[in-house]
Amino acid sequence: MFKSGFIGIIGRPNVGKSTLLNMIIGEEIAIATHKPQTTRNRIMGIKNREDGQLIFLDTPGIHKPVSLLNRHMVDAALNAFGDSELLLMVVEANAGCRDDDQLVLHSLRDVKIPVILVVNKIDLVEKTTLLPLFDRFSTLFPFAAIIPLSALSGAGINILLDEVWKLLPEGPQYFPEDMMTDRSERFIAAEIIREKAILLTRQEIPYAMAVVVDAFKEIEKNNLLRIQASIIVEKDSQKGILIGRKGTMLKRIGTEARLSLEKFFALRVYLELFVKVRKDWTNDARALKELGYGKKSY
Ligand SMILES: Nc1nc2c(ncn2[C@@H]2O[C@H](COP(=O)(O)OP(=O)(O)OP(=O)(O)O)[C@@H](O)[C@H]2O)c(=O)[nH]1
Ligand SMILES: [Mg+2]
Repeated sequence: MFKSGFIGIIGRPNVGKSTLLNMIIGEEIAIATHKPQTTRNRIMGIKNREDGQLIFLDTPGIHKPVSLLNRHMVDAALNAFGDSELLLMVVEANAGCRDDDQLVLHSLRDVKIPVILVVNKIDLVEKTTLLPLFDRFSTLFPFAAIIPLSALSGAGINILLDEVWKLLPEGPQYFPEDMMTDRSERFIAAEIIREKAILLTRQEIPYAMAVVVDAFKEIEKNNLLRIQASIIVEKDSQKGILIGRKGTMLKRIGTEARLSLEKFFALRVYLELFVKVRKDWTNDARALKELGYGKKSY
């Protein structure tokens, strides 16, 4: 029997949703960092197997929105519910049940499709701590299954995939076999640059940045990819920090991003980075839309 369907990966920020998507697909299509609120859009990852096509939707972490950007992120996550046949609610084995987990559970109150609880990061805890946690979450929602795993090491992933397959309906192959994601190479390039910038900056800067790819051109005869991109920030002071003294910070971001881009695209990359200010863009509906955080870009 061939089965297929859409599986929304949901949960509060930083629980490992994007890491899980990457481990399932076997490629780094979604950026993942130790800082919460890394993912800002919905990102599709397609897993083909002989008996099915599992189409996963990574989503931003559900949290209490402060800015318009936050609002977009939470909407993008909630919007994925309606397009899914099955949901994976990801929680952290080492964190118990947090307030934002409760927020996620609250958003599930009218959901009619099955929900699997994925207890991630089991590499960080003693096995004996798992059962009480399963019990706690079972009292809060009627999960179709509870799967402990480590998205980082891959332990338990195959058990999850079999369980997902079991719960999916019979269906066709929706996407061609060689398609891995719905996101463009430009999108992934911008995300890789944003990831490196997040990892190298502190405090509010990671949350104040957007990355736009201005030019993306493969020069085939040289095996070279030319990328021009801008990091957009909210304030002049943030621009100063991102550029750094004598440009050192921007140079570091550029070097790290180039190495990752070269690995992902398997090409030599020539990367040019700029920093621009767009005042208070995280609360400006028009700017958000232009930067890829509008309704159409959930
Ligand atoms: N030890 C351990 N760390 C993990 C595991 N899975 C994810 N992480 C780490 O948890 C952090 C958050 O991972 P992400 O995949 O970015 O989490 P997310 O849920 O997508 O976060 P948002 O996009 O911010 O909502 C990263 O530092 C990951 O390396 C795991 O199984 N074990
Ligand atoms: Mg993520």
